[in-house]
Amino acid sequence: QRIVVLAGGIGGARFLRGLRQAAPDAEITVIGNTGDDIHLFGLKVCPDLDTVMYTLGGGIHEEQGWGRADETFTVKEELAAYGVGPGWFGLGDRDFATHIVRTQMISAGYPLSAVTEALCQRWQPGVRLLPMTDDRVETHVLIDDPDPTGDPDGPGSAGDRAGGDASGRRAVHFQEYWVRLRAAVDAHAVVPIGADQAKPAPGVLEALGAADTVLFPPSNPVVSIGTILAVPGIREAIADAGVPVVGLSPIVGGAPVRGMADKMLAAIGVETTAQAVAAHYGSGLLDGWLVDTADAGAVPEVEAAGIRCRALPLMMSDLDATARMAAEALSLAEEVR
Ligand code: GDP
Ligand code: FO1
Ligand code: CA
Repeated sequence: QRIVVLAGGIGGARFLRGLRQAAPDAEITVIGNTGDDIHLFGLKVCPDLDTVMYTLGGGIHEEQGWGRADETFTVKEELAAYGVGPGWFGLGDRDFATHIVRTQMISAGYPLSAVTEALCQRWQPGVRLLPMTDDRVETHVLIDDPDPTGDPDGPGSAGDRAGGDASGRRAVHFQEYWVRLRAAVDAHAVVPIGADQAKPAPGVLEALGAADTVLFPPSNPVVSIGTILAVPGIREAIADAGVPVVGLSPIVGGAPVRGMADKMLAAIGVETTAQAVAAHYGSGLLDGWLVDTADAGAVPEVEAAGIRCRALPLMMSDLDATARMAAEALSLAEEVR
């Protein structure tokens, strides 16, 4: 069968490893989030695409969940010796090669989708990995500006940092919010800049049109799946596909398993619970929803909202546990088909 998965980084990638084991004969297409992408040192970095590619290709740093195994940071140290930052973003030497190849191909005129396919020639992830779009999309997060008049000319002058003004708020790149600020300050809004003008990458709408099943892994509902759904045409193509759409909750016991989904959900006015995330997607999009056994009490509420719901262990502690989650998602898809 043909399965399409909308994926962020770590949550999406680990789930896909389980899905590959649970459905070895399935043709799996992954629509990857590119809103986390950032340009650094003249290079284009695509954290979520790379996390999926490295995880499924066996190159991931397993404990960390992102970046390469056996990584070294000589280039970063040498850049720092020149006073060239940002120092807060850890690009390793092996990882750098990926960004160099990607940027070189993009400069030569290849779209990101073609570049991703070329990179996957090496990693053989066992799935078809498509970026959600070839167009530039960057998620920014609106935070309180601790120092709104931090330049000597005051607010509104040329020296203002991007997004900073007299409102006392400032937009920062998602990576700056998460990696530099460790999501320690509240987010007032999350904006996928460029998404409204972006077109789905070649193959995305075709894959959704040919899908038998669509899965939402336990990825971030706002900055991973939410960003993919913000590309005009993708949400509509999922609804129009007329096939089961089943998701797995990234929220367990009222908190994200890891990451900053709680901060991102608060920014869009959604509670950090498994049932609130289901309601946020809504029965117009979602047919089935899996919650952790810790949230079994939420099952009736989700079902009352018109979404078939089951509770089971949802911790991706190892490959077998993850494969059981994937198998259960596929079996719920058959139930609602
Ligand atoms: P990111 O791009 O690296 O942040 O990864 P994703 O967006 O794909 O997934 C992030 C989400 O995965 C977070 O909200 C976590 O709560 C969730 N997550 C991570 N590990 C697990 C797990 O073992 N079980 C469940 N249910 N969710 C998980
Ligand atoms: N996450 C960190 O917490 N610190 C880092 O220095 C960092 C560097 C980095 C480099 C390449 C890459 O593909 C991912 C990287 N990540 C890093 C992970 C990334 O910031 C986020 O986990 C995801 O974008 C969140 O979705
Ligand atoms: Ca991400």
